[in-house]
Amino acid sequence: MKTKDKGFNTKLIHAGAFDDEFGSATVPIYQTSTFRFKNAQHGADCFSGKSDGYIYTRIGNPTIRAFEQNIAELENGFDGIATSSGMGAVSSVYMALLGAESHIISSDAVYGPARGLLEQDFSRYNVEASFVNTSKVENIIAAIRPNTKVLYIETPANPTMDITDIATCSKIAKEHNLLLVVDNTFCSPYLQKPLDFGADVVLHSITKFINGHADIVGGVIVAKDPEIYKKIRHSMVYMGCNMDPTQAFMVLRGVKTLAIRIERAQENAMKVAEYLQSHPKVAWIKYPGLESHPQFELAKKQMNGFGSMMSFGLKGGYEAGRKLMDNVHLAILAVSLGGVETLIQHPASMTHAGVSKENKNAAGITDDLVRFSVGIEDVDDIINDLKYGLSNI
Ligand code: LCS
Repeated sequence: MKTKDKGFNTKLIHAGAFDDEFGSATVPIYQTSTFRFKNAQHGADCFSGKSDGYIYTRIGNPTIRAFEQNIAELENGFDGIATSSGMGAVSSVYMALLGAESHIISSDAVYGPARGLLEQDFSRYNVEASFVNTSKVENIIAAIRPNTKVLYIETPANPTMDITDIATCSKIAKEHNLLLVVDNTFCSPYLQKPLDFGADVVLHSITKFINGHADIVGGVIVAKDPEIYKKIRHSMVYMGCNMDPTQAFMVLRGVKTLAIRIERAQENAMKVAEYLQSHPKVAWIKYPGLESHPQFELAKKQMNGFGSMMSFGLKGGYEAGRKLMDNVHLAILAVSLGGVETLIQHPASMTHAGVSKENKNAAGITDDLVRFSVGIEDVDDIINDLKYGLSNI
């Protein structure tokens, strides 16, 4: 079904799906590594590009294509590239858009391994990287060098919840001939469409909101321009970080409920944030939906809702944070986020433990910071769980 002119909720269910000879209502799992050519000429045509037939699953597969086309429509992009993980998406983008002696500017609170890959690995190939608080535009402008090729932002950032102005970044990127890449994991296209604000590439860890059920790891990239799309697809295929057909089937199922999951989760999150804001043991809270968030106005401008991620600090600092982890029972003490279940974690000792203390401090990842991903359970149960946990500090 053609869905380009349809609404977002219709796209969630139908975009990318295709009819097969059995009339399957959902896209089946094409669990095959390779595809039979009809004859020698067909094989040659598939390789030369004269035929768009499938060749080999690392290069392309019908189940994976359905998901790639689904997400490309949701993000209003040219086409999608599905990857084995969110880091597969990040590394494919770095590999495609950076070269020897080039420079990238990135959010300082970017997901730990997305920073580590530049600092520890790409640096060995003379790729330079600057990490700045991109929520302040002047930091970006000050970091631009003659060899800067990419501006990479994560908004809201993980786990500081700092928000970066995508439209302003796009303007700066165009003025300086940079490509703007946005990690949209914390929002999903339901809440934010970076390409509509002028970004060139958007990527996701679909492990989070897009799949939404904490049962697979995966990633995806959507590019606006066909040439950039081709470059990134080449990197993904040659590095071999493709999605698997079963992963694609799972995420095609998960994405159908994206809108209703996010609606419920963010309704819960607002109530949880209000509860935490008034709790005497909570030192601070950052949730884009609270007026106390420094970029509340920007959140209203570029997001279609405030999402279900928040971070907060406890007056008792590091030790209080750890105590809370051990005294909640409904919230699962686990990394990852964006699923139907509420998750809690302590970045300083977990996801961002590999980031140096100096870099953590500079990025605002303080020792007292607790990250909370609100699920779709009954909100009273979530709040009672926090109430109990906080009473034990
Ligand atoms: N981008 C963001 C914003 C992320 O939060 C993550 C993973 C990734 C990329 C990488 O995706 P993956 O390869 O794991 O699918 N974030 C995690 C987190 O906050 N806790 O555990 C993983």
